[in-house]
Amino acid sequence: MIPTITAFERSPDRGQGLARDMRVRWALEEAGQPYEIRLVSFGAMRQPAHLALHPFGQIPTYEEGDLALFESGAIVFHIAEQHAGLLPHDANARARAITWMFAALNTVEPPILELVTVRIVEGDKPWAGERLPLVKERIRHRLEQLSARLGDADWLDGAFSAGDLMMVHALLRLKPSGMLDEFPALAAYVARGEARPAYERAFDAQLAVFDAAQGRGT
Ligand SMILES: N[C@@H](CCC(=O)N[C@@H](CS)C(=O)NCC(=O)O)C(=O)O
Repeated sequence: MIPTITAFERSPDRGQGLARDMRVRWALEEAGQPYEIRLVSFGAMRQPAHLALHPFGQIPTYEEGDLALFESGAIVFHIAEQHAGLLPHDANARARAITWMFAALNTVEPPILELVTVRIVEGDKPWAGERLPLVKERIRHRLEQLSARLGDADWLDGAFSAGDLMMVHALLRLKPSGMLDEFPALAAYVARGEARPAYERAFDAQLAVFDAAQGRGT
């Protein structure tokens, strides 16, 4: 059964691939699985039909027969469990790869998201100027630790896994800030992720959606 995932009708990042449907597209491409996309507007995301799929009114969602999932981490994990290519067979290596998925989502991504909050959502607040350096320090601390663990390896634990997929995508959000370049090993790690053919296919597919919306003027 071909799954259907939801994505923004018009991505706020203008096709930079930062929206979380990108993770799901990437995972499906790594697994060599076809998928369909249902585009949703911000209005439609607040409607009961979408809220029945995603209680928080967000994207991505994943529908496959009777199964409906939300949360990019859970979706990527499901894909990785169903298909070869994203999680090692060895039980311990598999558990470690899953640990990296959680680390990406729970430990590395939260301070990175704070940067978006302080810059964009709270950018006009009187405290934003004081808060920004604190947030950046927290990010740097995490990046130092991550970089130390990665060392000169290509991937976090042996072969590329869903843990790397989630980590690379979480780190990508830092690219425009230039902070990633302070950590050359991590910048190279992200570049390796972006160079994967599966990443490129997923990126092109989400960019095509944005370009088409631009063309329509929607
Ligand atoms: N933890 C969720 C976060 C989902 C999320 O924040 N989605 C964003 C797009 S990347 C969204 O739908 N934003 C619109 C909104 O929250 O109204 C996941 O990983 O799937």
